[in-house]
Amino acid sequence: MKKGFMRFAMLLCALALAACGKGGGEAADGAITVGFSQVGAESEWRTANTRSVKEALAAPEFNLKFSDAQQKQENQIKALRSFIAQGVDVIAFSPVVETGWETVLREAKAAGIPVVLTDRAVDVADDSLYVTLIGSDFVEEGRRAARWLLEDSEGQAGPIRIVELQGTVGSAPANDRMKGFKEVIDADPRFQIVRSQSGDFTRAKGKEVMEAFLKAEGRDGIDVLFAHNDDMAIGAIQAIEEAGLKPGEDIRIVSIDGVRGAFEAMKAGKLNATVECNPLLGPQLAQLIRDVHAGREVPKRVQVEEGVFTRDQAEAELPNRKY
Ligand code: GZL
Repeated sequence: MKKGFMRFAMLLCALALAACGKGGGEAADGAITVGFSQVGAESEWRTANTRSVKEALAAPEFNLKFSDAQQKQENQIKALRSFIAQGVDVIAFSPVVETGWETVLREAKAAGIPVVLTDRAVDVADDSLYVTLIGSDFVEEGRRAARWLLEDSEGQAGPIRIVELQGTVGSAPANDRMKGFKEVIDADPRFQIVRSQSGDFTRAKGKEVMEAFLKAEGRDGIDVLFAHNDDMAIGAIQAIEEAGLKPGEDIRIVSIDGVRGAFEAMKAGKLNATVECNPLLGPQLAQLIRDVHAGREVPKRVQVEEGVFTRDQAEAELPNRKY
């Protein structure tokens, strides 16, 4: 009898401790409980973004409940519903795709829980369903990739045949980077996008789709690769080399994110340019959560500053990279 009681008491203690589980040290009394749903761990960018968010929300003033959705919307919706059921103070998440959020966001609103979007946007008719979005301007990132290509193609005759590795289908970065890139290159008839397909932001899929592009277009059928992120570009570089071609020379490559792997590829001459997309949003996100929780006014859209880096800058810039 006594043993059974002891076991039950230990179970209760373990459950109590687990309920305080957070992404860091111990939460202070009166801490802001934050439910954070992350897209997944699909790329170097995402890993750096998760590290930045967890570090910023490890402060004792926060009690972080972190969930990884493995790039599935249904997992994010489940996580948001769990946060609502737990009565968290604030929900923050990076929506894996733009659509399909109205119902669960209305449930959060009905529960009086403010929602902060980070990194990616949602496509909802009623923008009162979220308080603010902090993230990059993906349309501008697409424009910057195309402007680099125009500059780098100065004096070259057409046709300049481009293959495009798109990000996750339906995601804001994929939709907007494609839009911005096309907006700029469509003004110059030399450029033609001959193939465009999703590599889901991963190295493995990027390599697989690039192999298919090379097979379909032939060794001499592709002049440029535009990849929506560096991980897919790095996967494609492997495919290009395995086809006996020189990435960065036979096929010029421009991608987006500016992760360390991209700088290493540029230093090796295999990638021509990367458009920076800053994942280090943690400190700004923490401040937004403090302000939202305190009922202070916050801007509906918070941008992050970022640049463009080319092959010749890679060696000097590498030591400065923070992700
Ligand atoms: C962009 C982010 C994208 C990155 C990818 O802010 O949502 O998702 O470009 C990541 O590397 O997978």
